[in-house]
Amino acid sequence: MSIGDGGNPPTRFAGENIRNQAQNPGTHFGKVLRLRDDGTPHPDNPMASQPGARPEIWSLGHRNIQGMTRDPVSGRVWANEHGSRGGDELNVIEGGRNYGWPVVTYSSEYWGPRISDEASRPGIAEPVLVWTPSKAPSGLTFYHGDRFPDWKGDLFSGALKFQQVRRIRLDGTRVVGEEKLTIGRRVRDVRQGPDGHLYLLTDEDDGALLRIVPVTP
Ligand SMILES: [Ca+2]
Repeated sequence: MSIGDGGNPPTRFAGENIRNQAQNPGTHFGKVLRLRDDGTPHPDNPMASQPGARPEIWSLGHRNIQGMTRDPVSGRVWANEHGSRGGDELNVIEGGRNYGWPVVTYSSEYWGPRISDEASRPGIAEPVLVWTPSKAPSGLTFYHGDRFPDWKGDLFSGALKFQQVRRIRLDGTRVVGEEKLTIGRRVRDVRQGPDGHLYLLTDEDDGALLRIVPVTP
């Protein structure tokens, strides 16, 4: 599971901008956690025996993950997260890694200035994909159904802005193509149904559940 960084300036925690907590292993802010099904931390977690660190932490340096999914074929866990202004990210989540927020980021403050002078740094996980301007990523899923043979193995990322779903074609952990599927509404979540169709949830007005079907049956 993921937990956000706690908010934007001027929100403070322990005497500083709360977003800095994403780099503090002593709190859950801005982290991915790995738990067992009884809610306890997995004993093999990377910081389980580190004094002062929360044993639940799997990875750190995240701003606001809105979609996370596991590729049923490779077993890799992928997540997309909101930057502030620009710098939304798609990442492969690996245990013990630091994903940078807020010290290494492509993002800017909503009022303009860069959040950090550093967009990348050795030892900090580089995003697989950066969205600037922000598309406000939401739900995330792999498609492995039979209804859309061309989409097999592709990653689908919802967007709250631009009223789209992005179809992301991958070669391993490398992005080799991105297609914008225009939906015309804010997309909150995207999933593959047991029938092999793609399903979307929108979040305007009363919200709607949309089923995406092939043009040719
Ligand atoms: Ca990052």
